[in-house]
Parts: sequence; structure tokens; C-alpha cells
Amino acid sequence: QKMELSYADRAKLPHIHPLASRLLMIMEEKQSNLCVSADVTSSEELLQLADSLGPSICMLKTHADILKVGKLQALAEKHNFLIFEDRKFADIGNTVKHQYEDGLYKISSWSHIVNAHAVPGPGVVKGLSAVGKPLGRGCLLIAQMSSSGSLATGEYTKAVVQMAEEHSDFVLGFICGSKISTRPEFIHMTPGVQMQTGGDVLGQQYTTPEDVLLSKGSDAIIVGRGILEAPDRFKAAELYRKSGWEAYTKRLGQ
Ligand code: S5P
Repeated sequence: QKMELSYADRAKLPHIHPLASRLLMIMEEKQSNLCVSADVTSSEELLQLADSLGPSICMLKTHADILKVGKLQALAEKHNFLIFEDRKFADIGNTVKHQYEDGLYKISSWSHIVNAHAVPGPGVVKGLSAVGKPLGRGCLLIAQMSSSGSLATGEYTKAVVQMAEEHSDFVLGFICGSKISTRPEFIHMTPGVQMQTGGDVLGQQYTTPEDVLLSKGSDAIIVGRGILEAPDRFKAAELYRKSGWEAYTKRLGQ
């Protein structure tokens, strides 16, 4: 039987992306594989969320148009979490390069991690990498999606994994539903998570933290409405954190 490496073990792998290493250390230290999806519509609310849930999370997923960047960066430092701008880049290399570096939001200047669709081919990664790599940033490739009828399956998913392997100096992992790469350097992050299975009316599909981390072998859960719509967001975040951490330790066989 193969030994499963802990987050801390993986953080020390010789060829790991420095940001992946940092994330794994944060996960270990804070006993949290929870990324909160801060899908709120005012920057005040977002900052409040980042401050109150900060201690429970390893990462905060944002949408740039509702951000007060300076203040969020300060909170990320204070509570030791990474910022993940869910921009889902999906254009030719030259265009995403400008979208990442310039534009209204200058995403590369404040977001540790971004994500991208592999649809355009490796040029999208090369364009993002040209901007992000010198800044020590990293990228998650969207290899699978949680929505019903997603086209990101089978051979497509395999091709995304290969693209990641060929650009592992910038790509540090995946958005996916389950473990799709055996390389322990890659971080698998899974959205579509709630305490109960089910979905919403627009095709989102939910599985539980236990299912994602234990059965599916992913590394971290991304939770939005499961926390945002709870009567007490802090309590809900702690519930997800504990549930995620328990499933992870079960997987390690501790
Ligand atoms: O396949 C995906 C990829 C992403 S990044 N499915 C997703 O749901 N997401 C994002 O995760 C989505 O854009 C949203 O911000 C979050 C899930 O939110 P929830 O409220 O359904 O938990």
C-alpha cells in the first residue's frame, strides 16, 4: 500500500512550486483545507468576511470587481491566507497577459493565485506565466467543473493534466472534482461543496467535504453559499474546516 504524504511532507518536495509549498504549510498550520468563495456584492462585506473567517481558511476566493485590494492584502497577512482571484482566463496568450497585468484590476499585482481554462491551448498558460512567474504567482488549471453537463471531462481533463505537467513552474494545481494527477506537487481544489448533496437551479452540483477529501482524494474544498447563506457564517466556516480536516486526517490513516 502506498503511503499518503501529508500536506507538510508535500510542502517540502524538492520540485514543488514555492506558492504551493506555502499553501500546504498554511493548511497544515491552520489545520484548514477550506477556501471560502467570497461571492458577496460589496467590498465592505468582503473585508468583513475576510477578517471574521480569516482564521478558519487557507485561501479566500474573490471576484476582482468587488475588491478593496490594499485592505484585503493586509487581512491576508494578518490571518495568513492566500488570495485566489477566480478570473477564469480563457483567451489567447497575448490577451490574457494584458488582462492579468493591466486592465481595471491589475490582478497580478495582488492575487497570489489565478485560474484559467485550458481551452485556448498552452498559450494561455504561457501568457499568464510571462506576467505571474517573475512575481512568484501561481495558476490553477480548470480540469473539471462542478456544474451539470460540463464538457470538461475525459480526454479534455487528461489533456489539462498534461498541460499542467508541462508548465509546473507556474501551474500549481487544478480546479477539479477529484484527484486527477498522481504528482504530489499539484494541489487539487474542489468547488461544489456543501454539507448536504444536491444542487441549485442553475446546474451547480454539491458533494460533501468528506466525499471530496476522502473518497475523491482532492486536497481542498471551495465553499461559497454553504457558508455565506448560513445564519452564522463563522460557525459554518468552522464546521466546514473541521469536517474537511477530519476527512483529510482519516485519509492519512491517523
Ligand atoms: O467548476 C467550478 C469552478 C468554480 S471556480 N464550479 C464552481 O462552482 N466554481 C466557483 O466556486 C463558482 O464560480 C463559485 O464562485 C464557487 C461555488 O459557490 P457555491 O456557492 O456554489 O459554493
